[in-house]
Amino acid sequence: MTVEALRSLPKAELHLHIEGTLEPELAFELAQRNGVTLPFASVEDLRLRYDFDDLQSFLDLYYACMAVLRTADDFRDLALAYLERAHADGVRHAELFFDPQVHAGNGVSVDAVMDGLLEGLRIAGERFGMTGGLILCFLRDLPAASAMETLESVAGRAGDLLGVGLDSAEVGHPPVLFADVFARAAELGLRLVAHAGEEGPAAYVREALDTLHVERIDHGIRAAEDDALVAELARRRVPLTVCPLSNVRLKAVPDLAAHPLRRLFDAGVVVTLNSDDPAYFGGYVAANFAAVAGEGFTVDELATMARNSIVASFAPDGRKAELL
Ligand code: ES4
Ligand code: ZN
Repeated sequence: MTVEALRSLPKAELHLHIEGTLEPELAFELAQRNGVTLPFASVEDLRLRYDFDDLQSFLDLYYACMAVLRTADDFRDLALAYLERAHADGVRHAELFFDPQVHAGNGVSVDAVMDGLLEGLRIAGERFGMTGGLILCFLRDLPAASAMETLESVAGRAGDLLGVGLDSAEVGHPPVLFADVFARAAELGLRLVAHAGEEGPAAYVREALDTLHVERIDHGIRAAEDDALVAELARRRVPLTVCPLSNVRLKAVPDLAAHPLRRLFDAGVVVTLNSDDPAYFGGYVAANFAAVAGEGFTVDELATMARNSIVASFAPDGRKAELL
């Protein structure tokens, strides 16, 4: 199957950190626009550092680059650049993760971040007919009190969010620490997702379901180590937002051939394919589909995963029906 054919499958992107779409060229452009000095000599020098040992080595670079994002216009431009690429890859609906606690650390308000991203989504709606929304992610390596404070700061505009998520360094930061934060988010009418089972154990996937009551699991690949959990994910139809190129680049798996996607798919789990931080991991969503196609998934199987993404999205039912 050609990449063109993979691009043409209508899909939703459900696991995408908007800050992870910051290409080196735009990073340097924004650095200049905002008078921020990046600790890299050039675009080429920055790209040479895209060689990661694990999640933390990536996060260090990712957080450093986020310092160039300062104004609502920056976030609009970032979102639009991503949405244009995603549209070319057949993405019709995109749910964007963002990390307000990092931006707050850079002196940028959550309102500026949300206003800019929402404007980008609005323009992409007009230009490309795309739909989508925002998922505010809490950093699990910061205290739960900081997450709760962040959540309360947006309580008055919860209607501008689809939901909340949980990201950053996983091991040693179990989901249960955020149970009160997620309960409060549910009270505000927000949908719930969490990263679990990326580097952390299968037990974190179960804990995210049982203590945070999330509807989807981001990554979730290490669930494959627990047969009973795999069966439960399939039975309850809990979607996993899998990011194959990310898993290879961050060495969560040794290579694509060893990726548990096949096992999860064959067990009947609702798996979707996503790009995570595409500027850093070597490709946008169609590249993830192409990588998986190279591992022996058939056209029908890839089309099933594209349909899964629409079913698993937080788009209104009418929009889902249009895309299915
Ligand atoms: C992330 Cl790949 C990944 N894992 C956890 N947190 C993240 N934030 C951005 N990318
Ligand atoms: Zn992620």
